[in-house]
Amino acid sequence: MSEARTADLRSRLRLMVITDRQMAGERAWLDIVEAALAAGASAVQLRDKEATSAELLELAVALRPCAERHNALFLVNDRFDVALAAGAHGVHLGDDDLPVAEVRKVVPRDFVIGRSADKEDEAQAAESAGADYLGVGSVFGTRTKTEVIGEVIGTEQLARVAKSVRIPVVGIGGVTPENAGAVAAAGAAGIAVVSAIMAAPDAALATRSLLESFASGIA
Ligand code: TZP
Ligand code: MG
Repeated sequence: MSEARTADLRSRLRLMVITDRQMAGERAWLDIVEAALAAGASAVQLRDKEATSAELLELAVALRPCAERHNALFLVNDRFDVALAAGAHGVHLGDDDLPVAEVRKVVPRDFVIGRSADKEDEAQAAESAGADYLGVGSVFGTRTKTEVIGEVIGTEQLARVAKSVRIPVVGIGGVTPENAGAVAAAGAAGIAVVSAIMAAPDAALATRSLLESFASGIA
């Protein structure tokens, strides 16, 4: 990836809102995302573990104009095929998904690939395989992703992972306006949140608070 594109990606990873339709409850999930992007969130990741392929594509197609209106980076969790079909910018892959190197072989050159990693060796392997950024966590305790409860890595491990690679790192898991500054101080390019925005009574206010806190932690 060129220097210019890396710099652009870094800034667009500052605050990623990850969708959760269940958490949105009665409130329309797309309205919450719209409010967050309008308030300054720089990226949105469509994440829906319950949706069928057809439903996920429908959700992605619905989300795309909203992401475009706000010039936000638009990613789809798990499914690069759905991301491509919906015209998203990229995909976020984890341990259960297709390997980064295999996806890299079949997507356009500028397609963004994110990879979850919480250890230095995993992070370096993902970078070598062609990942553009890493999602690292769970930095703090979270109730959103049940399988990660108990696997809290803390800001010191986040800092070690961030130092071990050249690609940008995003801190995820339990990030709130209270602790986002510590994620920035650990060297992350940004934060990714589910509940801090999707479950907030005021998504725009939550977004501004997260951004302010993150900015206060930048060295
Ligand atoms: N991956 C690691 S932690 C997590 C994901 C998807 C959940 C983050 O949710 P929250 O509500 O921001 O803690
Ligand atoms: Mg996944």
